[in-house]
Amino acid sequence: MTGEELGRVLVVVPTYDEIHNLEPVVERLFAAVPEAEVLVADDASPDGTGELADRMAAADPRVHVLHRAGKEGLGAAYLAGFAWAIERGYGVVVEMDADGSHPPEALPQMLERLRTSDLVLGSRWVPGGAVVNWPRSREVLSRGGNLYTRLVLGVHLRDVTGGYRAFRAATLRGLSLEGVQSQGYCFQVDLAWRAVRSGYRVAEVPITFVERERGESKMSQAIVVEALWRVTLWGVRDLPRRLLRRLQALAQPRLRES
Ligand SMILES: Nc1nc2c(ncn2[C@@H]2O[C@H](COP(=O)(O)OP(=O)(O)OP(=O)(O)O)[C@@H](O)[C@H]2O)c(=O)[nH]1
Ligand SMILES: [Mg+2]
Repeated sequence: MTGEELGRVLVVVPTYDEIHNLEPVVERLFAAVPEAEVLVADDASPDGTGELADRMAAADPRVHVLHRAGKEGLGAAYLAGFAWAIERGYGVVVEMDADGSHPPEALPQMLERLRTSDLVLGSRWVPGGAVVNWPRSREVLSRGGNLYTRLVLGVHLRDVTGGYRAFRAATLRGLSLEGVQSQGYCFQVDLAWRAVRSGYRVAEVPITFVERERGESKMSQAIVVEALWRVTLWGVRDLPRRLLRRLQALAQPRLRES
């Protein structure tokens, strides 16, 4: 095999009331990548998802559970999962929703791509990517949000809001995650943007995202509003740095000529 060795793979699956979704998604994951391990990061789901995860862990040593005290949001659950993975020496950490939206069957291709990059995004908005079962309004929101983020932050990625990703553990260690406060979509933008700014190689692999069939969505207006104001704030703060880079790029050919 070519490329760099990756080490053990941990898939972090944050859950809040996913009792009907968790088992099928984990089964699909092990069918796709049998050597992977799973960490279910459950925020004391009232529907018993945490207890289900415990039973799955008792039956299969590849399954681990992180019980958290209460609902603190996706970002906090992921940060706790990342710390758990880093402490235990995993080489790769994957973000994957429990609701089946993120096809585990795409993971082998994402891991292959990670051999020559530092972060791989499962992307709906590159050629070959797709979304199934979304109303037009969700598609417009996602495409619009990504376009806005690209313009405001100057990031050349098509899907920075998506939540299906594979990180090298070394990338996570290099991102100074203590400073991350954002949640929801914004959490995903925050991490991708940190990775780009830190000079990591960020690649996109097309995925077919399938909207959840069962369980309740935790997507809310507050999540969209948070993403909008944070991205705008980051973009404004970063403007001097980007302008400087532009000026340097403009000056460069002239310097070479002289
Ligand atoms: N631990 C934890 N997991 C959460 C929390 N909120 C959402 N999740 C999980 O994060 C994943 C994504 O949440 P979803 O509700 O599917 O959000 P979404 O994908 O943006 O929205 P939909 O398109 O409606 O599915 C799922 O696995 C949820 O169970 C939370 O507060 N804590
Ligand atoms: Mg979902």
